[in-house]
Amino acid sequence: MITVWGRTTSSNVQTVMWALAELGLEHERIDVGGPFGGLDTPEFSAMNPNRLIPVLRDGDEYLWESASIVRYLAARYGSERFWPTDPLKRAKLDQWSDWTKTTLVPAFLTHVFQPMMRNKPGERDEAALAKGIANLGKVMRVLDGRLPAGAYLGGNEPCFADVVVGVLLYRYFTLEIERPALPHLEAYYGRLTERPAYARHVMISYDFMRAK
Ligand SMILES: N[C@@H](CCC(=O)N[C@@H](CS)C(=O)NCC(=O)O)C(=O)O
Repeated sequence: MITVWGRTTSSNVQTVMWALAELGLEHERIDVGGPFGGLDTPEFSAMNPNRLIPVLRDGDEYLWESASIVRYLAARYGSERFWPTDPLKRAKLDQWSDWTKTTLVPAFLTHVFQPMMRNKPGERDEAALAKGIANLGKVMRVLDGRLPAGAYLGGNEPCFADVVVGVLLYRYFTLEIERPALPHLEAYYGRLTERPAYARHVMISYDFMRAK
């Protein structure tokens, strides 16, 4: 049995939950993190020394880092379409997974989403935010420009990279910011929202994060 530790409102936990659902893997999930606490214990630290969620246990082994977990699940349980065996094909998808963690996460979560959640309108550093939003537009244009004609990053069916990239799009397209015209990305996001697994595990309100 696979066990996941992490609250459903964490985007990194959502990444793992969506992957499990796409792969049809039985699992249980334990609420920790955020209001549930539980990360600051020796037991949790033994599972993830960073004291962050998600953590996944498969058999006797523990894993952390959401994208690494998705790659593990894909390699172990995924079909050829979810985890291509050809090294070049896989690397071309994996670059989007790395790009998400190294480029998109800082551009979106660090410089736009989190400052907007942490500070009420009127109490934000508007200049820094405007700079962040402008940069984010450029980053999203890179993805928009490279989305293939097929429905998903690797073709007609979603693969591991769609999960890592796509999880952030719900917050991106529902946040009250100006977005450039991104026709391919909008269509791609639209397709994701039609997937029951995406609707269930990713399209979860983040209103609780807003400064009161
Ligand atoms: N790079 C890590 C980041 C993990 C992370 O930052 N997790 C956040 C939630 S999204 C966390 O544990 N925050 C503390 C908490 O929820 O209490 C990953 O992708 O798994």
